[in-house]
Amino acid sequence: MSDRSEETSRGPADGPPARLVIVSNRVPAPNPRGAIGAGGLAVALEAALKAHGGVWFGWSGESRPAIDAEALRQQKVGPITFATTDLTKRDVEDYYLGYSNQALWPVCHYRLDLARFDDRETQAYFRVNEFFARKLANLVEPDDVVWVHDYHMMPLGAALRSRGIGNRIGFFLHIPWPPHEVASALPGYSRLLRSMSAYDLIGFQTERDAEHFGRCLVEEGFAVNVGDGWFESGERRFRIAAFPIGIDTDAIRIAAAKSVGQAATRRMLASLHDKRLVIGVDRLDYSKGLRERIRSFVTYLAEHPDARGHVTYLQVTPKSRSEVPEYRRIEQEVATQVGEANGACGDFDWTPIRYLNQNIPHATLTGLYRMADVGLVTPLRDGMNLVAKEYVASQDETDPGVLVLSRYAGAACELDAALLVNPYDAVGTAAAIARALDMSLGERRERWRSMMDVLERHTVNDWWRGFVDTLQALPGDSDSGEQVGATG
Ligand code: GDG
Repeated sequence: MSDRSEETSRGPADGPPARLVIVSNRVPAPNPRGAIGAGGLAVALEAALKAHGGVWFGWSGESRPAIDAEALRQQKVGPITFATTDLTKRDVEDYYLGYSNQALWPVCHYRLDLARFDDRETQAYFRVNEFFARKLANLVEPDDVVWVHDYHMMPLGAALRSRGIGNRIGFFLHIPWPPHEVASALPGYSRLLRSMSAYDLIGFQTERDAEHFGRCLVEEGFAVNVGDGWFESGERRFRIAAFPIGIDTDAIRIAAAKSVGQAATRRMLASLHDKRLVIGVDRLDYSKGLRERIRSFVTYLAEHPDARGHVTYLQVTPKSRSEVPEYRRIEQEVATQVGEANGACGDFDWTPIRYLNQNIPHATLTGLYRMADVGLVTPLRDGMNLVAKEYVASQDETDPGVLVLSRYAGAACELDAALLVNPYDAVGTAAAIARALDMSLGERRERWRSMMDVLERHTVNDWWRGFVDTLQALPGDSDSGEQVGATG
């Protein structure tokens, strides 16, 4: 695959930037007072739209029994027009909770054992993408650049093409893409893959994901790899490349330094009574490796009795997708595991694992990152993992903490100065926690500087600009490519 850094020239698209139309499954409620404050994806897309101006199109998050096929809610706040539609309850169940989160999400995270195969849900996924395309086609103007995000919306480009939309259309996948042997188990796999050649540019978090995807297309006979990230499918030519997502490094650094004096951070510090702090922050999701991580921490305590009473592990885990049975199950399992660990290892005056099953303000989070000696980021599989990057950006450069990072997070490709671990290996991860807590100041500073250089060189703004500039600079006009219609 080609390197994104060569691709940021504007080429033939020089001149006034085209209007940007960003499409994502969920569009946050417009907030006239400023930041959206939701998860990583929303914050990144908001950064792009604030700087560039444009439209943010997608689902409002609301559902009702029936929807007017033409209705679209539009609200302009500053440079951003929020354009949203509701969905029917049934579509939310089948398209969102069903195919997106119980087929695509587990398969893309290499969890075939958790994938649900339900033909009605597969059909709903393509049908809802057609529904979105119908509404979006009325909104798109001839010179707009359309940028579609994430696994809920993969066939949208093809659905737009079949409505005659010839604009530049790009797609970015925030989660991993597995090898063909795993991906090919997806229900509707051929139809999904074939629809992807409707895009002009397809972006992934890592070179590895981009390579897997390119090989899937070739193995299924849907495209020919003509080199340097270019693929051909019939008359169409499109590009596949890696665009690792970044964070707003400066904003996080400043927020973390500021939060040190704030009440929540001071309360936390006082409650620690000089104990060392290990932190984990993740949505409650089986891909994040929470059960394995708790096992690793318990192994660490078992192998280092001297650490008992002196190290506290804080796990912040907001609830997520609680309507999906597997998520309810892991919520119970993690709570039980934490209770058992505290019961078995704790003492009258020491709770080894503090567990918050709730959302806390992001500014508070940066303060907690900063006071933690170790950031424990050990997903079993993750597209990127922004928490790893936020932990590094929040550190005090004179006395930084150590990042213990799963080799299966996309972030490991860039943050190779972290202590990289196999999250399934409790003994190895426990050894990395011990090493992190014992590391000399000199080594901590060296490792932190090396990771911070990466985060300063490549921020969230570089990420979206890199993608949009590459998309705009692609040679030639797109055709309306009937051969890639999502219904094909
Ligand atoms: C997907 C991909 C990819 C977490 N707890 C709280 C809170 N957070 C924030 C974190 C971070 C974001 O949520 C989580 O981002 P991640 O990247 O770690 O994970 P996913 O949600 O799975 O994101 C992932 C990402 O998309 C972007 O492309 O990196 O691989 O799975 O920003 O700080 N924020 C607040 N309270 C919390 O309790 N306010």
